[in-house]
Amino acid sequence: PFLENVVLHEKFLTGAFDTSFIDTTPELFEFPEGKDRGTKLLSYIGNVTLNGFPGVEKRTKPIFVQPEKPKADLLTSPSAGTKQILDERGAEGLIEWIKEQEEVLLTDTTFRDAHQSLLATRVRSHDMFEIADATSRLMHNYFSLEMWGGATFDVAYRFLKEDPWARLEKLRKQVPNVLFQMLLRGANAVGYTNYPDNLIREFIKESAASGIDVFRIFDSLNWIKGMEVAIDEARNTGKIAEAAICYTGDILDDTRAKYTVNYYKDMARELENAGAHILAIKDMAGLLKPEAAYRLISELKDATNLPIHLHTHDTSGNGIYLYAKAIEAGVDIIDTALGSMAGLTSQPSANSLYYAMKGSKRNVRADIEALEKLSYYWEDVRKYYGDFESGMNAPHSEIYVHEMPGGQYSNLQQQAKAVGLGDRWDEVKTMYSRVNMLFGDIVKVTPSSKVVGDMALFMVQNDLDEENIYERGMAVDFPESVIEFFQGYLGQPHGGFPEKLQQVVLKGRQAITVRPGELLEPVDFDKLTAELEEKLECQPTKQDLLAYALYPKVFEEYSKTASQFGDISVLDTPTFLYGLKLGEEIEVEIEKGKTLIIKLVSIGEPQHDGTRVMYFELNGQSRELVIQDMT
Ligand code: 3PY
Ligand code: ZN
Repeated sequence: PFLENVVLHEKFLTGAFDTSFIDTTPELFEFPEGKDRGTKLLSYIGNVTLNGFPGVEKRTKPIFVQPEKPKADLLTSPSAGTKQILDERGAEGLIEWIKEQEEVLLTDTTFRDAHQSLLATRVRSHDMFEIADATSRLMHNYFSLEMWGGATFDVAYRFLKEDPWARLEKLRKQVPNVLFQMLLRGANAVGYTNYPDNLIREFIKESAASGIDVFRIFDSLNWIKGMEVAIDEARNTGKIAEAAICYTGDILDDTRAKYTVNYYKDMARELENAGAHILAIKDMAGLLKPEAAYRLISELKDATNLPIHLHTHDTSGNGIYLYAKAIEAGVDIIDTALGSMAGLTSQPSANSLYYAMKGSKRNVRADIEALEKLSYYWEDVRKYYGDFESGMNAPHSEIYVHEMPGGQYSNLQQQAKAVGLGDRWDEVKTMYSRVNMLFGDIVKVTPSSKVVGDMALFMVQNDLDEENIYERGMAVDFPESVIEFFQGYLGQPHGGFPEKLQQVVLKGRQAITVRPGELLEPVDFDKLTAELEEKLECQPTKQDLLAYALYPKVFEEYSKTASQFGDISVLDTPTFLYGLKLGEEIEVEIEKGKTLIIKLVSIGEPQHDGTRVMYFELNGQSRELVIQDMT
C-alpha cells in the first residue's frame, strides 16, 4: 500500500518531488482502510482455499445456484407491525392486543432455532442480511421473529467468526416493524453454566438496547429460582418477559408420573406470579403429543391469565397435528419455520400449517404467497450448509424414546464424530435415554441436555452402564459438565438428585442447594475492561465485555481471528466455506457502496517450509500472499 501511495501521488506523477518528498508528505502513510481490509480478506480466502473450513469436507467449491430473493417493494417502508404496538402501547398494551386477536399469531424461527436444529447453528449473518428487507415486508403481520439467543451467540463467535451483536443491530435496522425475540437460558444466559446476577442483568439490558423485544426465558431444570432474575430484568427494560415451562415426559402416560398436568399448572402459576407477560410452552424435543397439547393448553388457560405461546420441534412428524389441536384449545401464538427450513428437528412448516388450518374456525395469520417466496430463498441458502445437515431425512418417532432436544440432535452428532464415535451414533442415542433415567428423569434442554449428552458419550466411550457405574465410577473422572450438574451449579432438578450417583460423581466435593447466583461474585466490569483492553490493545465496547465475560476463551479466539482477517462476515457463504477456485472472481461489498473485486489467479507450488504463494488480483492490482498449507 505504501508503494501504491507513492506512485499514485500527484507530485510523483507530475515529477514535482524532491528528496524531502517522503518526509513532507504524511498522506503517503495513510492507508485507505479498504486496502488493509482487502489484504486481510485475501489472507482469509487464501487460508480457506488451501486448508478448508472445519466441519466442511474439503473439495472443489461446488456450484451453487444464486438464492432467489423475492420481489418485495423495497422502496416503500414496511407496514407497521407488532414492534410499533409494543413501542406505542408498552408491554401491557401488547399483551392486551394479543388477547384480542382471533387468528393465531406466528413466530418465525428461521433465523434461530430452525438452523440451530437443522444445520448445527451455522447460518451466517450474511445470508440473513440478504433476505431481511424482504422479510420485514413479507412477514409484517407476524408476531415475532426469533432471531437471536440459544446457541447462535456462541456459534457466531466460535465457528462463524462473526459478531452476534452486529447481526442483531443490522437486522434491527432492516426489520423495524416485527418484534425480535431471543431465547435466554435464565441464569445461564446464552451459555452453559450459571453466571453472576449482575452479568445476567447487564446482558439483558444490552440485548434490549440493541434490539431484542421478547425474552423467552427458561431454566434447564424448570427451576423457577433460576429464572427470576432474568424475568425481573426483562420487565425492567420495558420489553416482554416470556417465561417458559419446558415440557418433558408425557402427561397422558401414567407410568411417567413425575411430570403431570398439575406439575405444569403449578409452574405456570408461579411464573405468572414471578412477572411473566406471556407463558411459553417450550417443547424442545417435540414430545408433546396432539391430545396432550389439547389437554395441557386447556388446563393452562384455566390456571393463568397469560397468553400462551407454543414451541415445538417436528422431529416425530406430528407437529402439524399437534398445532391443530393446540389451536383448538385456544393457543395464542405458535412457532413455525419457513417451509424449506422446517420439519424434522426444526419447527413445523408455517406454509403447511396455513393450508392445514385454511377453512377452519381459526387460521394462522400469514400471507401464504409471501411465505412461499421466502421459502425459495432459504431452500437455496440451505444447500450451502449441506455438510452440517444431521442426515435425518424422515420423521423420527424414536424421539419419544430418547427425548433429545431438536437443537441438540445435530450438534451432539457432530460432537460424537469429533470424539471418534461417529459410527456408534445409535448407541449414543440409546445411552442418552438411559442416562436420563440414571439421573432421575430430568428436564433435558440446554445446558442440562448437554450434561446428559456429555455423559452418554462418556459412558459409551468407557463401556459404562447402569450396573458398573457405581463401582467403576469411583475410579474415573467424570466430564466437567456432569460434576457441575451434580454440584448443583445448574440448579436443582425436580425431585432432587439421585444420591448414590451424586456421591460417585462428586467424590467428596460439596454440592449446593441454593441459587448459584447467590454465591457467585459479581462481575467486576472495570477490572474486566482493563484486562480486555490490554488483550485487544483497544477500548472494548460494552458488547465485547459481555461476550468476554460469558465466554472468555471463545471471545479471545474470535478477536484474534478478527484482527488477522478483519470482518469476514462480508464474504458470501460459498467463499467463506470453500474459498475461491482458480480463476474465480467475486465481488465483496465491505460496506455500503464500497466493493472489492477479488480474483484468485494462481497458486504456487509448496515451499520447503510448508507455505505456498497465492496470487490474487484485488481491484485489478496483483497481490501475492504467502499462506501456510496445512493439508
Ligand atoms: C437452546 O437453549 O439453545 C435451545 O434451543 C433449547 O431448546
Ligand atoms: Zn427449540
